[in-house]
Amino acid sequence: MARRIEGRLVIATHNAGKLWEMRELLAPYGVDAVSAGELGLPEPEETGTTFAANALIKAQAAARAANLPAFADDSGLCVAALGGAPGIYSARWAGEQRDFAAAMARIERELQAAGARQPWRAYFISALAVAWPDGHTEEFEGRVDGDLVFPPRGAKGFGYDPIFLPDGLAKTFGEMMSVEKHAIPADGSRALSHRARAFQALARACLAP
Ligand code: ITT
Repeated sequence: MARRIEGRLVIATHNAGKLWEMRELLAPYGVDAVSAGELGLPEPEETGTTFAANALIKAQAAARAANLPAFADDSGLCVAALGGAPGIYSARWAGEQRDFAAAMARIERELQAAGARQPWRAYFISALAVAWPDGHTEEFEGRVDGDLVFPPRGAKGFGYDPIFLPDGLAKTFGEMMSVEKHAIPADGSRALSHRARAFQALARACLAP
């Protein structure tokens, strides 16, 4: 039996785009969510070698520091022809300045240098972790597959959204309203984005009435 999320919850991210999505995902459940930034929590070093390990590091650090349950996401874009890069280094490819135009240009450059044939397949992955101050944890994962398109399309979303065209759709994540990207369908069918898919599993286990 998974443990239920009750009372106040820290959203352990320092990424404004993610925070927005995580707040929107939690909103229907009436969770009293406060961000790591609002609490002035430090950003832990992401020393894990997997998405799940890094999500746990972030959730556990925030749960300990705030003495509250904490919810973290570790996510990234994995490009098949680049052996899964940037993967867990997705944020780091954008450098200290968080320059995602440069990170997207690097992906295109490396695909061309590798002589990779199109379509350029890729997936986004999101590992979600919830940690409680007593050490209990819950973990969930979601993924969405698609093609990469250049030049980048659309100015909505964040990070690598403008180059990611999810399978079966004509718009990149950068061209979608946030609700299209991560809405949780009321009829129980599968959500679109990696983060929303992971959240569906989390909600079923830890939030459902
Ligand atoms: P926190 O660790 O504070 O949560 P971060 O930006 O460092 O923020 P990650 O280490 O998980 O987060 O890095 C994931 C990067 O992958 C993130 O910075 C985005 O650029 C990219 N990414 C993840 N989900 C994405 C999405 O839905 N759309 C576009 N890019 C995404």
